[in-house]
Amino acid sequence: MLMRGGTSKGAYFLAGDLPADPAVRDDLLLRIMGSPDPRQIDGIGGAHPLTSKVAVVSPSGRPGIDVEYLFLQLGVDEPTVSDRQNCGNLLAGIGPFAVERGLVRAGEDGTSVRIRMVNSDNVATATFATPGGAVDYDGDTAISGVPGTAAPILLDFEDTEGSATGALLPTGRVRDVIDGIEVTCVDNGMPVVVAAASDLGVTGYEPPDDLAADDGLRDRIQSLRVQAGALMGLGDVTETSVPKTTLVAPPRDGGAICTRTFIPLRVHASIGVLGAVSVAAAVLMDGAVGHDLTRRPGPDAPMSVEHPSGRLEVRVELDGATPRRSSIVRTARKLFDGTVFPRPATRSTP
Ligand code: NQM
Repeated sequence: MLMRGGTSKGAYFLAGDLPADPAVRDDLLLRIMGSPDPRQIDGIGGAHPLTSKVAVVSPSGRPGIDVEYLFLQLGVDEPTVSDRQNCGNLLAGIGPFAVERGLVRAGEDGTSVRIRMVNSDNVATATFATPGGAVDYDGDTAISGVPGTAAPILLDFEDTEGSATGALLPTGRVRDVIDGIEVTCVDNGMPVVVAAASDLGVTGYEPPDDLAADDGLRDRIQSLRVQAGALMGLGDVTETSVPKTTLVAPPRDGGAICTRTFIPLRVHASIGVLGAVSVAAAVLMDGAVGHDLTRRPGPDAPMSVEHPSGRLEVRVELDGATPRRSSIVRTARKLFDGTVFPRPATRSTP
């Protein structure tokens, strides 16, 4: 099933419909998406990392969990398949997909699905409308980066700190200096390197295309994230999709902080869900890069994260300085359900 999940789009599969061997599965998925090819012309990928995504879903045998969700990020012009990051946007489609495929029985009005995010071994609860026991995708909720409105899907995250690295501050410090630039390395669901846009010679308000055209900036971001990755215990991240880098600037549209995010080098059209949850947790911390740039109407107000196509509101519940729960509202839509015909596997020439 092809679905829009939040501001991303991906192919959703039942795990049982895919090869069990990860190498065989990944080869099939690359051919389905049309990678490697900058246009993904021979597959169903959308020629951008945000539309070259796969969700693999299976029933869960764990107590209190309904379904298991494995996220796979496929490269566009590289033949890569990575399970090293989560995707909170595709997550928005998991509950509806589980109902559509009969993995979860819908309630008469609404349904809550407990989802284990296999990539990070975290649990999220998705709550959405199911009038008469069927998913209703229509509604009045608008999210920045998606035209029109759809039914709201509430996503609640638990214990996301250290999702990929084991610690909220994986370097053990609230600030590090890399290449002479102060950064905060954070992992509250997504490993992210937070830096002040002004320290990289940009305002942080540029449109994504302007940032994407700046080769010098791209090289500096790569140097920052590669060194940060090693400090965060992620090893050599030269070719991997995490950590992301978020440049922060003072808000200018009524939000709490303004962001421009690199995933890991392409510029995000908005910001990832768990990326935003991580950045929000970072800038709430005393001493973190961005803390002094943050404007928040009150301690209980949601963290409104400005990004290139609008704002994303994140609620972060703190236990002291440690985030315990976060929640966010997304929408999702079933776009297409059917049979995909992958490009044939290339036969090795004798
Ligand atoms: O941070 C893009 C997206 C994402 C990931 C990325 C995401 C998240 O917008 O939870 O959703 O950071 O590569 O889908």
